[in-house]
Amino acid sequence: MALKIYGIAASRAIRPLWVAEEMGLSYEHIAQRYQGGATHTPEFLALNPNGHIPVLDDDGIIVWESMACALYLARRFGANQSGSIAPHTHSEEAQSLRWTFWTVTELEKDALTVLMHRLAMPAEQRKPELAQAAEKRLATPLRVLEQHLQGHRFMAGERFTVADVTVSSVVNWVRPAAALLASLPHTQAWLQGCLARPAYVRAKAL
Ligand SMILES: N[C@@H](CCC(=O)N[C@@H](CS)C(=O)NCC(=O)O)C(=O)O
Repeated sequence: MALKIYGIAASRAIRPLWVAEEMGLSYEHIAQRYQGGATHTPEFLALNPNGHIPVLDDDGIIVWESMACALYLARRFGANQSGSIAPHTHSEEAQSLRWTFWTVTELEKDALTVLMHRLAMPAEQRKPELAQAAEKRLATPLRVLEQHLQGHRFMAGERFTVADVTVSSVVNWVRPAAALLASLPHTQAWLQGCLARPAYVRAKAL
């Protein structure tokens, strides 16, 4: 099979896996784990010298960075297909890039802190004060998202696109901050809609 996606679904690899499922792509999923230094073997470092998942191999074209993987798949396989989740107009492309970069720069670090210190780490290692500080910082960019979703059903254009995957995959990490999300009703409803999509459910189960 020409297209390979490396990375377990319970990682940032969910982003390209979700896109591949949305687009009905034929691909080989290599459930590469990252725990315990698994991505720091010479073989894996030859694929991604950063030692991270996900990685894509599209017939020899290697892509790492999860957001780049997601955007690449949409453009590579959906650019000219009506009904695909790829941006179809310059405006959709611009909004999709804008929101994806915004997510990485304005949300991802603090959202990960919330996830780790509210849910993912063993209880005795969690530091609620770190989560609290991250939630306080997140309130500002999340208000920008809420404002957008007050007037639009989706992130780019008036249909579900790859931008909904990239943004919601990170907003999802904020779910343990229930009070913060509850204060953002449009964001909460949009997130629920994204996570209810059959392609997400399939990708998550991989
Ligand atoms: N900015 C990178 C971060 C990738 C990343 O940190 N992946 C984690 C799993 S979610 C990983 O591979 N960690 C293993 C390690 O760093 O050793 C991306 O978005 O792809």
